Amino acid sequence: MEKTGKKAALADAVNLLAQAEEALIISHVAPDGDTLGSALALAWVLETRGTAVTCFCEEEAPANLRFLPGIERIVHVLPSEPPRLVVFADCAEARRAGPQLRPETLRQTTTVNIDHHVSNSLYADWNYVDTKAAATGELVYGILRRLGPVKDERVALCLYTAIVTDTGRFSFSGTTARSLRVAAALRPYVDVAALNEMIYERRPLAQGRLLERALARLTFPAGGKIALVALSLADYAAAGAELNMSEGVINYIRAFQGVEAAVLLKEAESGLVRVSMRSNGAADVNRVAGRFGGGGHKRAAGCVCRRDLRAATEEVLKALKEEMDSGRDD
Ligand SMILES: [Mn+2]
Repeated sequence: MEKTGKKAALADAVNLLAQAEEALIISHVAPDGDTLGSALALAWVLETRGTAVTCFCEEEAPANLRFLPGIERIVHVLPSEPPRLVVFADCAEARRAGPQLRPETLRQTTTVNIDHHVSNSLYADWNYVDTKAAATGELVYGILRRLGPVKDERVALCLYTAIVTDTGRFSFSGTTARSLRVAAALRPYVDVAALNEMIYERRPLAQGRLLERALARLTFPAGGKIALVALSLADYAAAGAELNMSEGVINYIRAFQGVEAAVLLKEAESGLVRVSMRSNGAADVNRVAGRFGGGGHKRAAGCVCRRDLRAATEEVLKALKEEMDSGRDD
């Protein structure tokens, strides 16, 4: 089947999902609360309606998200015969599913892309992409709401987590009245204090040791307009930390006075560096990430550099400085 790359409306997404006898729901690599919460919320509701659902995420969930109801059902090996309907949750591109998913795998399937990234390439047959949503979880809520009241505590917990994490606890600029309205509708079914504690207040000690190393490496180039940390494999090993334990570092270092953009470089393996960027305002980090084949949002984006850590740091820093300078000319 040719992929048509159609823009889909909410009604299209609802119809496709409501009619599916079987579905594969895909979360992106380096999974976060939005991709996992959105996928699992969809899974719970579709399954209740009689759809046979498989959830796939190539990588393990971070420890602080393993409380999500249904997390144990996520498989890490792609089924050899994918179901007729394949749903991407929060994936800006199909390759965000990870290397197991090959384009030919999807030839016999109908694909649906539910997402909110500005860098979304409309890669599916049906693309329900709304870049005004602060989280894919908001869009999933809209879909599920059309199928009935959203009152199941498991579903509510998954969607609330998706929105809380992607909005930075309702603080990032993308947080809209809709984000808050969806959260308000879910609120009666969620113990928000318990949820907050599970996501944010049970950090492993190794994460503290990693933070210590991150702060020791923190620099403020571009006259203090950039906050930058590069963590090597040796840093993770010395802290006894996993790669995803540095997630909080970027939001910490962006918050210093005068900092306009923050960069965190993580050496995932020798010669492969994962880069996260945040902008506090004018700089469009989606554009910077795009120069390295990545993407995301204007104020939060990421990419992968196949370089050593030093070269990746220099190149990303240069590109970010250029973006910040060009922004001033506009
Ligand atoms: Mn998201």
